[in-house]
Amino acid sequence: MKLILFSLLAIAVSAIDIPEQFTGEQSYRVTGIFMCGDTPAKGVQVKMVDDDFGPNPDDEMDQTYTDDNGRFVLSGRESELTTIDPHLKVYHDCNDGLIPCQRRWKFELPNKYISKGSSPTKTLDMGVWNLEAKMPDESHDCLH
Ligand SMILES: [Ca+2]
Ligand SMILES: [Ca+2]
Repeated sequence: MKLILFSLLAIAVSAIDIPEQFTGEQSYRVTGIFMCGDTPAKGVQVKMVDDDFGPNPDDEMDQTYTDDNGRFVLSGRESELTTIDPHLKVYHDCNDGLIPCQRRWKFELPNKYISKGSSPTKTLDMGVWNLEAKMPDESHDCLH
């Protein structure tokens, strides 16, 4: 009976898709396009960060501004003892009227695009996003 239970447990554990874990130097590349309605959102500040636990400030991995077509490419690296927690932050004024500071969007980026080592071998293509949409957890941010 014990043996059967153990075998069942072993099967159950192996069925769980355990994501690859990383240590040391890791890198990430992400690209995408932001629009404001039907106009490319150019000059929008985007940042890729490693979201650290606790009171640690996020580690910036790369930052840039969208080009004339609203397109951005971020590529960066970070060294951690455990798997990094990549996030994308976007600071924009789409449909923000006279409200001071910028609307902040934040995306959690999937771990499956993390590359081992200092140069990314994969790229997450986020596709096209219309910044007119309202994110449930968006905030206004003045210091970024
Ligand atoms: Ca970090
Ligand atoms: Ca504003």
